[in-house]
Amino acid sequence: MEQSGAQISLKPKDYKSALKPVWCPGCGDFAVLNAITKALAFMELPREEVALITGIGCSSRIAAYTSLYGFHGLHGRALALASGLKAARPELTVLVAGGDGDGLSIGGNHFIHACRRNQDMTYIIMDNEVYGMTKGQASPTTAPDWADSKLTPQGTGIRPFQPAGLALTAGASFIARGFTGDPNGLAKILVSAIQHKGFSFVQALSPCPTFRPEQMQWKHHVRALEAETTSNPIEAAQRIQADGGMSTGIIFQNDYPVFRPGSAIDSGMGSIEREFEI
Ligand SMILES: Cc1ncc(C[n+]2csc(CCOP(=O)(O)OP(=O)(O)O)c2C)c(N)n1
Ligand code: SF4
Repeated sequence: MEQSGAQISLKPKDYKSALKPVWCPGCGDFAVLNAITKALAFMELPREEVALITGIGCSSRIAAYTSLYGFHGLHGRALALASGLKAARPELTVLVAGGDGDGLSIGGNHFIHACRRNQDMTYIIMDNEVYGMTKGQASPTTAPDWADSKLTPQGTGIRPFQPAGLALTAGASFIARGFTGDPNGLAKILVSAIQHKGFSFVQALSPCPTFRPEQMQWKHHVRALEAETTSNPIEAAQRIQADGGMSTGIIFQNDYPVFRPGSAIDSGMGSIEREFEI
């Protein structure tokens, strides 16, 4: 039988499952899987002490491709599941991942409240500005004039969300952007995100070559953030507004109070639970 993960040094491949990803060739999500496994191996985190919770979508399949405990849950509900898990098992390292549709459309309400609740977990949105799994509809990060979907032949005409800006105003205490064309850079960001105490949001620019083939050009547009990480939300907001959404690095980090159940108020849940004990 295999030894406990705490006793042995694990390599990135040890954090992968035996399942072969069904992602299309060239999908950015492969690089996110590699970055997560590299980050965990670098941090020498035992597999049984990490959980990966996902929603539904191509990107959300990632839970099954790791050897971590995980939950491939309901569309848009990954953060709700993860919040419950972290409340019940605060000692676990909780990772949450999914697409821009999963996290910003159907899961948008959970996203903003997870940011402001500031539980200690890391949330990765694999942003391809499209619903990949359901064959290419516009998402909340799609440009208003993208007209390649039959559902929106003239574009949506709707201004997209800026995920980093949304996370900032909602109260996230760590905000970063990475790119799948630079998996080592993304892995480094993930190490910092996991080490950060509080809600860490990482937007991973992850091209969908099948429905957004033009995203294969992102590699020519992505560049490193020019400024150092700031703890000042006003400065961070200005940078996010000015950078065009293509700069990578840790944008914002602050030590906002971390939510722990029971840390703020006595909810009285303990006595209610005892009433139901058999
Ligand atoms: C409640 C519910 N509504 C709609 C769907 C259909 N659905 C599955 S995945 C998806 C969107 C996936 O897009 P995204 O989250 O951006 O991930 P990607 O596939 O691009 O990685 C939708 C609308 C669903 N499974 N469940
Ligand atoms: S449809 Fe797009 S997001 Fe889905 S696996 Fe294929 S390339 Fe990746």
